[in-house]
Amino acid sequence: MATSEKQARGLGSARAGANFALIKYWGKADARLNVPAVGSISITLDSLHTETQVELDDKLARDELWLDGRRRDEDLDKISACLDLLRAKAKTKTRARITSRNNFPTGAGLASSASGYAALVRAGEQAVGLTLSPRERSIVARQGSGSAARSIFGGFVEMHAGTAADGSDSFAEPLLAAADWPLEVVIAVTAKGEKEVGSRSGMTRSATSSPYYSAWVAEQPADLTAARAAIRARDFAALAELAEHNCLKMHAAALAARPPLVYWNGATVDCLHAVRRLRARGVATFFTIDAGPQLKAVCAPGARTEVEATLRDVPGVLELLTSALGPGAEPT
Ligand code: 2P0
Repeated sequence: MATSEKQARGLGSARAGANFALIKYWGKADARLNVPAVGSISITLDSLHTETQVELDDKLARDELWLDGRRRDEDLDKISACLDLLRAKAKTKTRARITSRNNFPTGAGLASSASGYAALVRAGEQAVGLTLSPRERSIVARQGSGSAARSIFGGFVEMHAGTAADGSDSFAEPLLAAADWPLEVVIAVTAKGEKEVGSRSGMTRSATSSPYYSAWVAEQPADLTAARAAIRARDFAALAELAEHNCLKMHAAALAARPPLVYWNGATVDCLHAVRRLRARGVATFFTIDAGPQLKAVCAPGARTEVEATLRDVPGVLELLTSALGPGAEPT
């Protein structure tokens, strides 16, 4: 069906790629508007994505969410709040049936909320008959989930924390297209199932109880400046050193929270050492780890096969996922 015809019937559908940060988002400046305390820089993935349909229905008293074939009433409040932002702009109150599928495990530190809310905003926008600018999409997606603001765009993306009280300058924008530096990623899945402490409560706990949290926030502008320069120069060695440092600094702040946030298992740490050994012998790869036990190895063009062969043999690695860098959220 053509986009305009879909829109006329209150239908929207979109696909968005997952992303993960090389310079991390960890902590909020404003919980209500979901404004991050720090900027971040990420890469959007091609082969891990969410596909979402939004269908307005006058007969519904409340929104209805189906995720991976299952009713998810527990997630509905956040999803409805995000759709409400679009409904307010479109001056409609009609409720919607939302059907969403991830082609990768949900809630295990693989950024399903990023691709999920980016796809929701893109599909929802179409369903309510709006045409937003990319920046407006990013601002709405941020209010669903901070990392989702980045999945609106493809390739290398920077999220600005912003300073405005209303969050109007807290949005992501593209830094470099995927084709301009075609890195690849290998994700070592070391545990399946949803993580014990979600990012949102992990961030709050870090901010309120970790003695390292203020140092983490204070250092972020320097890491962002250096990473921006490394990406623009396509300097893999510089980006590798910086991304590992930034990741470990985020985890140091989380580890020092009370109670502690230990997102790693033994296999995560073994993969981290394996990636460092590979780089020491000249293979262009580096690791990053988010709020979960999976290790993400970023690979320069040509390095992926060797990284895969090494990580496959690490005991405790259940599965490898691979991806190129991909596009931003698009209607389907
Ligand atoms: C990131 N993470 O930059 C960081 C690094 C996890 C570790 O963004 O509360 O799901 O919805 O804004 O975006 C995960 O946090 O948090 C995340 P909310 P989100 O990718």
